[in-house]
Amino acid sequence: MNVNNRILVVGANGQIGLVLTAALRARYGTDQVVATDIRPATNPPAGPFAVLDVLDSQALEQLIQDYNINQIYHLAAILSARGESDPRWAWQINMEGLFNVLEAARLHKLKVFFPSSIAVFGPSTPRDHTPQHTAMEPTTVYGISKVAGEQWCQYYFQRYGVDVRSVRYPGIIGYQSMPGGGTTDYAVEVYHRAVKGEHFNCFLRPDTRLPMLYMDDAIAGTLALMEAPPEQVKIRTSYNLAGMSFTPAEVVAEITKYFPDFSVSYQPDYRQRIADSWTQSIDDGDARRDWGWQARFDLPAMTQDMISHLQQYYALTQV
Ligand code: AKB
Repeated sequence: MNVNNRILVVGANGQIGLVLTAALRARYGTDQVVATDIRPATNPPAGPFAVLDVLDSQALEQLIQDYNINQIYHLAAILSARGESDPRWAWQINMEGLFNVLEAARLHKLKVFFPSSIAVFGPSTPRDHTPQHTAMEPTTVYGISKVAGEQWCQYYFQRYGVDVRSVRYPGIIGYQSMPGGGTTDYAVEVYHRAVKGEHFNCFLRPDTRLPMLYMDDAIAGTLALMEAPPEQVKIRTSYNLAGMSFTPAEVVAEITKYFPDFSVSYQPDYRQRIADSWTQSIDDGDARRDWGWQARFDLPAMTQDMISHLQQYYALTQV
């Protein structure tokens, strides 16, 4: 392995993990990036892979030694909606997993990426243009674990000098992978249903506005933060990131420009309460100033790109 970037991705088969692992391999070389997850992928991409339960600190330690790892992207987590079905289990995975990674980083002087989320915000947070530094009183166990996680990241940086960097992802939308267990997941499914010509039943109300980000921007921003010179990384909890904000009705209106017969119904469930507790739009001025963050995709550009990729995908899978 090349000495500069020897990367371990924890949670590599998840929605972001799959795309980020591919991007890291394209950038640094396939063999430089070791993908890990609790179980193997159905169609595993080429490159090193190991099964890893993030709660198993010894297995993590062994992989770091075996591959001489110097960076970890720690993506394994239980998201907002799934976490509510078993809060203590979600807390254990999210917090113990992070501790194992931070401890390994302290011992081996590793650089770490930790994904936080807009789920750190709660009903007491200003809902529009939510500032970087603001009230964070989340109502989900996922949100609580991300607030605590951000603080622990900053603690390890301040106390032990661990170079840990983080962004607060909004809902992430991409054609490459499917999300699971989140409140913003509807915004991926809606595109799949439209392209397949199927009816879409939305689990949120049509007027529920949430911050969202296209996958390509999320990956570009993550890599930009991780490659920024350390003196530019002034926030060691987690950076706000913004792309776009929209409601289910707005994304459906955009999709209907391509599929005029797209049929949609709304049946809000327990995820509505989670969405209602989050903010609607994000102020990402600090990320822009400190390390040059800038999203490229708005709702129309994302819709065009999603539809064209998904049309190609479903055309190929029908052959
Ligand atoms: C979720 O909906 O739980 C995630 C998130 C916003 O972190 N997509």
